[in-house]
Amino acid sequence: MNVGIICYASIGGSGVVATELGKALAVRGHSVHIISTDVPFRMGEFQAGLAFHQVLTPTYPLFREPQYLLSLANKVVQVARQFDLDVIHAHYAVPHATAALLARQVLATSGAARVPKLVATLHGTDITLVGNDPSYSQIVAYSIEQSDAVTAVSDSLREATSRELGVERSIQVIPNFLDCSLHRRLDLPDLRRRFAGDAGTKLIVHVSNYRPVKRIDLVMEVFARIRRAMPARLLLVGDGPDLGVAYRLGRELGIASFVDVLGAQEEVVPLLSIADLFLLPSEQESFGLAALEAMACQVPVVASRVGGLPEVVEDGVTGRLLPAGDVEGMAASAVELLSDPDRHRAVAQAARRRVLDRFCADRIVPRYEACYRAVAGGVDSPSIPL
Ligand code: GMT
Repeated sequence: MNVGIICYASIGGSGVVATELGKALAVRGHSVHIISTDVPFRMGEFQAGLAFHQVLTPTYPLFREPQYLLSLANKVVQVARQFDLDVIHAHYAVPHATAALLARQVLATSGAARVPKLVATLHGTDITLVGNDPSYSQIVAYSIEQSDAVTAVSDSLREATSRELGVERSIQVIPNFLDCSLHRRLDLPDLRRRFAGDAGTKLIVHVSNYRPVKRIDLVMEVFARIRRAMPARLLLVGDGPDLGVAYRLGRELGIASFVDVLGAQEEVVPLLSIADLFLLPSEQESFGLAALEAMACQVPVVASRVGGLPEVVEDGVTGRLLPAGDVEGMAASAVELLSDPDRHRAVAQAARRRVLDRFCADRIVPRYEACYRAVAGGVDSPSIPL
């Protein structure tokens, strides 16, 4: 099939999933066209069957606001005409599904030979943090209702979409996935030594885009408590507006010298491969792709029991889930796990097994293909069980 994928290129789970899906679909013989403002950071090198189309939004002194919705819709029309797209897959309801609907309208009224079907995938921020804002909610709900098929990355997000936006249509849950052959623990003793120093020091990792929802303050508070109980160091991977909070709390809590701030990194697998524990105390997380990546590398996760995280992390089996904000509970769970090598090993192995059982590309990508085939054939998308 000819598939257009619209996604955000910036560092964030939705762009990663959209790009990995595009790459996997191209390997499976589809012709894939990624439409975004920049080359998505996980796109990698040239791959047959995969093309990138840049959305340029020119500025003009008269417009104080950038017209991204219009330039995106315009690009979708051009790509759909040029490459005879069967399906447009919009990752994010706002404004990607909306732009795709507008593009479809343009194609339909201009007598295009083919008007592509629209599949929208909801990732979370587009619903629980932005989409339900009264300034956007009517258009977000409309865009979801008017798409030919809608998927959500977790059951929790599917429910939140119906509840918070009053959307009544069916939404299929297709969880996020990884290339499990690439996301696996590597044996990197030298790298580990560089960050941990001696063998007795535990390495705690946090990877995110440092938005307020990630609660970096809690990452630091939990780490400070772990550090009081045992030798440990914290690796902070990624960048974003709240990274400054980490610096400030590092100083205030007296732990700055035990924290390595690595900034944005393209390659997270080597860093996860040297980690003993992954911390994700987010306030909200529709899925928690970063936790899944950690689990694939045999890193137990201590996280908050919010949103879709319980669908990823099995409490007591692949990590621990605590109420949001429970700093003491998260620290105690982390210390308990890190102090018991047998238990730690069992949880690390269970984490990898859970990823292999449920979240590898070869399990999930066919579900998107089935969804595309169903909408292209004009039938309701079949729900393929996990
Ligand atoms: O929160 C992020 O890291 C970015 C964000 C995004 O919109 O790209 O992530 C959302 O989508 C990811 C991929 O589906 C999910 O794994 C994240 O849980 C979700 N973030 C939130 O719900 C806060």
